[in-house]
Amino acid sequence: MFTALSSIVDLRSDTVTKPTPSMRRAMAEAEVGDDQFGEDPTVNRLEERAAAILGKEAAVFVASGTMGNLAAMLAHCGRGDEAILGNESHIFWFESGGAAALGGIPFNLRATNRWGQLDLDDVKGAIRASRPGYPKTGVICIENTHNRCGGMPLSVNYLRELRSIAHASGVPVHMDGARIFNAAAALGVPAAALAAEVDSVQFCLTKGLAAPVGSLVVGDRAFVENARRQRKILGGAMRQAGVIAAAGLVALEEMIDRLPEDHARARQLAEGLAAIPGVEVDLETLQSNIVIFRPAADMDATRVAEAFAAEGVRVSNYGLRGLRMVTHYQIDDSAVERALRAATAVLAPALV
Ligand code: TLP
Repeated sequence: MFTALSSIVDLRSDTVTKPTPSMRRAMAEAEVGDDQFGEDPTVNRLEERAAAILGKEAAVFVASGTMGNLAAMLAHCGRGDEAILGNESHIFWFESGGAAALGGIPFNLRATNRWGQLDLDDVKGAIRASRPGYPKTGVICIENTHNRCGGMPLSVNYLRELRSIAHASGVPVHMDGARIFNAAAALGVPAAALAAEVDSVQFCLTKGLAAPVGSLVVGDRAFVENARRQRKILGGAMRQAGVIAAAGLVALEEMIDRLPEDHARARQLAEGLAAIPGVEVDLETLQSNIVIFRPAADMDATRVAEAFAAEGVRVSNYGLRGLRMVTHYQIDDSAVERALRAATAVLAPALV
């Protein structure tokens, strides 16, 4: 059956969000200059604003979350230094092994629990000091919220304990905070309280905040200057980038406070899915805008995603973890209703 594009409920990701009308206006009117001379006033304002919101000294605007994580890892590590990170992390799964490919940074992968955490004793044991035969631990990376763990936020207390273990060995902590504002909203704390417990953060303007392009890497001044240099090495230094930074400023101004709406709709979706016989959803780890669910054991995830698409609802296939739905500002109450109707038709056809 043909489904008109505009009527499709797109739950594949919050990355599918389109810029809001006020973002488009700000982009059209943006004051710009050559950012590689430090002369783009809009980029400068975005970087200052990002640093202020996260309570850090400085920030650098990068093209994507992937570039932000990579620039940060390159800034923290020398060639041959290893990164401790979770076996379910985005950096490991979805960033093309960039840190290893371009930075000579091997991954020391550790198990991730259901809550998106690395075990603290395990991390402590995994940190390696410089000794000729060992790669030296250059950075510990964590993810907040944790994408593949159903958008679980990592708490201030957990981050504080991790930091004290890392810093006792002189190792910095980098947070892939692509969705740090979702984490802050879910935990009811300012994003700066989460950022305070780590040395650097990458956060995305393009997820729940709905801007069309860009991420920021924040940290202390010396670190950010180094990350800026890594951005240049990666070919990511820009010129009149104020045109896109303008949308980012609107995103920080107008889109953070509405994230709890996405969380409430994700819960509605999750509870609706959990009520369908045979469907598994971890309602305890569901605290933000990501819903991961498993269909009945005899259903193939690829077929399930196709069947949803035939009903006009797009979902992501997350392989062994199941399927994923992500709420965002283009998902309203009627979209949730449609998604749940489709879910019943696809996952429990006998009930329709
Ligand atoms: N995640 C995307 C896909 O790549 C899976 C999504 O749809 O969720 N860190 C985290 C935790 C992310 O979820 C993502 C994007 C990134 C980094 C990378 O951001 P971009 O796509 O801007 O490079």
